[in-house]
Amino acid sequence: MGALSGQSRPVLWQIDISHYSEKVRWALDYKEVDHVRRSPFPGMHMAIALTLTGGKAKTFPILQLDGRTIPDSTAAIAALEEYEPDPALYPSDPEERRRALALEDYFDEQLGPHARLLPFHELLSDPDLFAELAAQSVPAPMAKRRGWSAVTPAPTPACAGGPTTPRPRSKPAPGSSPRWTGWRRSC
Ligand SMILES: N[C@@H](CCC(=O)N[C@@H](CS)C(=O)NCC(=O)O)C(=O)O
Repeated sequence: MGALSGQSRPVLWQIDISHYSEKVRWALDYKEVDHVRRSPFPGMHMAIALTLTGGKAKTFPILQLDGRTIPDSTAAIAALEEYEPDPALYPSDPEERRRALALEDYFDEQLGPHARLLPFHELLSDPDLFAELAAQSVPAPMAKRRGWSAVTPAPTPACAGGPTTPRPRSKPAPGSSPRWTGWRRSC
């Protein structure tokens, strides 16, 4: 039974809009593993990740499976492959398998953070659309509150893989673009 979950079924602690979470959702669905998905309130995921893993990880997704708590999408999929080998996700040929895992690593580490940053970069110049999308990530009563995203730490910078600065509160002047002053490699 997973810590904090009270569940005997596998539990996926996830962020709805995260492609790392989507990767594990795909694997669970492909293998038809009955499971529970938990999407904590945006901004809470780091504290929950640290609690679930005893301080070892601060990112989502985290998969709780067979009494184990597994942070990192790649490790989660490796564990799922053992837990439910059929249908297999990994090629059986050792060379093809090595190549598949290298590609997984490449897309996770090289392409993924940039692909994640692009939509957030675009959203920064459209605060209304940003607020509309962000409202989908909060409980319904909060989503009805107009402008909640202006006063709530946005879930997105932690997920965007890019900015360490807060997002702008207002639309940038025409011709200007938001300034990114740092990069979060861990995100
Ligand atoms: N290598 C990790 C990356 C996961 C990741 O970066 N998750 C983001 C959300 S999309 C996160 O939790 N970021 C919080 C942080 O870096 O502190 C994986 O494959 O699971």
